[in-house]
Amino acid sequence: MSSTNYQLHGSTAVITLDNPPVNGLGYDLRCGIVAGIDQATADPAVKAVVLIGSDRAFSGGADIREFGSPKSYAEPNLLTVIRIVEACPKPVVAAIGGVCMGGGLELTLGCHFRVAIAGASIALPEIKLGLLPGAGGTQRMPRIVGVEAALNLILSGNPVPSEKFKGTPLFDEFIEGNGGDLLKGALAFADKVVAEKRPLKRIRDIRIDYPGQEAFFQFSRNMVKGVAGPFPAPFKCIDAVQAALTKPFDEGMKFERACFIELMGTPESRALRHAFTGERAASKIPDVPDDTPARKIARVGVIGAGTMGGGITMNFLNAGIPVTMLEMKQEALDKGIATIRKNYENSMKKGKLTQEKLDQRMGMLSGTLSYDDFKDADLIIEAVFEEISVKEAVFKQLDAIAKPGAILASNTSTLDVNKIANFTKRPQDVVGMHFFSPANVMKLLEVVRGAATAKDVMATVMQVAKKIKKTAVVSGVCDGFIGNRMIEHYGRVAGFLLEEGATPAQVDKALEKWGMAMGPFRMGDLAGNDIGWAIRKRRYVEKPSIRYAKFADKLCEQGRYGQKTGKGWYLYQPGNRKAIPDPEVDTMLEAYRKELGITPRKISDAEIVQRCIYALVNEGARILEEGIAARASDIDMIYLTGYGFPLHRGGPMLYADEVGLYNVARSMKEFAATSGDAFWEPAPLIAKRVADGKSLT
Ligand code: T1G
Repeated sequence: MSSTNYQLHGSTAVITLDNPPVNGLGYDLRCGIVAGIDQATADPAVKAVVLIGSDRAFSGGADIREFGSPKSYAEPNLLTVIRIVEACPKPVVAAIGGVCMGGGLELTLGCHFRVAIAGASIALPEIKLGLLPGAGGTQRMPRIVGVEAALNLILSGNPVPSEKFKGTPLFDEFIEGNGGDLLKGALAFADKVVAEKRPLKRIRDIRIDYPGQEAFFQFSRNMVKGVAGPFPAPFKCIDAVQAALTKPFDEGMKFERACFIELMGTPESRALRHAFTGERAASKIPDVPDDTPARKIARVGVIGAGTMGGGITMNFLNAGIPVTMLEMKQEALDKGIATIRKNYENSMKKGKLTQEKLDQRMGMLSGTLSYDDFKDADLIIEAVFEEISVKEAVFKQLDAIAKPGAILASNTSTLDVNKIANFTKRPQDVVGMHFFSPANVMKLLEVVRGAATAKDVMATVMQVAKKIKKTAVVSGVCDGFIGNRMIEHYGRVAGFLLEEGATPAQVDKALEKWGMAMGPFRMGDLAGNDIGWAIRKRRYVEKPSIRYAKFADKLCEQGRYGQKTGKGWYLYQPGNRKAIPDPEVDTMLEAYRKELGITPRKISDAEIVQRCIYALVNEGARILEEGIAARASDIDMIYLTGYGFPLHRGGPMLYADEVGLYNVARSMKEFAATSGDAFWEPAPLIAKRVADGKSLT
């Protein structure tokens, strides 16, 4: 059971927080702190108390694993713990090292004194969860570091090194001597406090004044208006900090509590908390223990120096891992390397990269025309043409030259990884690593696990993903894996909406207004409509039962591939990505509807959003019940980090829960009845969850 350790050092009681990995302030730990304070108070031999954490963390704040469970509110809740600490008749010193954030930092503000070592990370990150500091942070922080510094910390949510607060009233002492030994320094400080009979400092008693506060807070509200987007938390943070100035402490605390509870109940905060826990959950593979030893990845090989190969290469160079990049022709290789250098030079011009870093990264990049140069590579990723025969040739060559234990990865976006693995004699070393373009920018990495892929290969790839700062989500093998399999139906439904009367611009605008980064038709023009066309032609043969609107094919037959051909669903001026609605497309659409005998009807934005987003939900539920995805939040992480799904809606699966799965299922049945498309029958998983009164996430 996690809790605290209580130990006497002379006349000082040391209460060590002990709830790995980051001393999340869960119920047991909260009880342990109160018990320690009570024990210290009752013991006449104890003259002072030190609260300390581990090297890694004083505390990472409220225990996110308890979020939403009754335990997170159970008394003693964090407010009660802090009140008990603050009311302690003996001096309580917080010894701050490592991570000290959220409720952890608020706990230190309830202590009478605080000492810190360099390199500790101080933050009030609640805003990133759609919340505000709910254990007194909005009331105590302004009293101890001043209104502006407190508001900056609360609105940014970003960690600040403890050195920045050196010499401010936040820390009564900065432990540098004693070799930075925090406990020793804290004990020496506690002895000093006792010896000097220092009065106990309670931050709640500090009166703050801020002349012209009205204007300052109005300015702050205007500033956040431009960046808050759909999130209410920034405005509540400002209101709560302003209350620290305009209300007595206890009333300010009540106001903060009311704001916190209100934010906890918002869909936006639920979405952010879902994304936070979902990102961490995605890194866990149910049947691969966390301690599975990973293979060493010291050298990487990338096949293909085009857009994808170059972007993939940059991820590893940025993480300090040397890469050998292979192409078939010197000209293509030179172009690929030059493009990488250009990219880094642009970053340098923007002040995001130093010349030294640029040289260091380019120094880790070598080019080759020969597979033989991959013989020392620990991980080889191919990003060649999306054609199974090309993959076959590549993997047969890799099988012949790669060293035993090398991981062979395909960047395929839809092809069968099991088939690819079976081109080699080492299917256990083959895995899919599906990057999203631009590969050095997009956070998502779909890790496609073949039937034979070894567990340590999966553990290794997940570890590599973290090192190259990707959000890795494991997918099983199916056509399109998770993201593209779902987007296929989203695009299919969008095509039918055009047949029924909508225009490309109306569909795109409706979805972009709802929050999608880019509507399906603008996205098609960006990626290239010929890519979708090739996939549909394959599907017409492989899955003739799936119905598609044929208008997209007509567009492609006229070479309207999108930005790369100057026109697609929209028109594009040379060198300009701005999508201009094209009357020619509207005329083509009208003729096409006539051909089909369809009388166009007015379609509402709401129907456009429902049909496109519920298409993602229904296919996502099928992916879940087939075990292609391990959990609903994995599917949401894919859409949040790879497909421009709005963060404040938490992903298609969470969104379905927000709407109410019962309502979503009813709409699906209506679509099934009106369209006659079997796709719209609610997935069995949805039907079951609705019958059981359960949600998807
Ligand atoms: N509670 C419990 N576990 C936590 C945790 C937390 N607060 N934060 C992280 N973990 C786990 C995480 O799940 C992972 O577990 C491991 O720690 C390492 O995390 C009232 C209500 C602390 C800077 O928002 O920012 O306080 O997967 O991989 O890169 O006002 O985690 O290993 O089993 O991220 O070293 C406010 C969120 C809560 C902090 C560490 N606190 N966490 O980063 O490791 S709200 C936060 C982080 C609050 C009060 C309100 C980071 C980190 P596992 P990691 P890291």
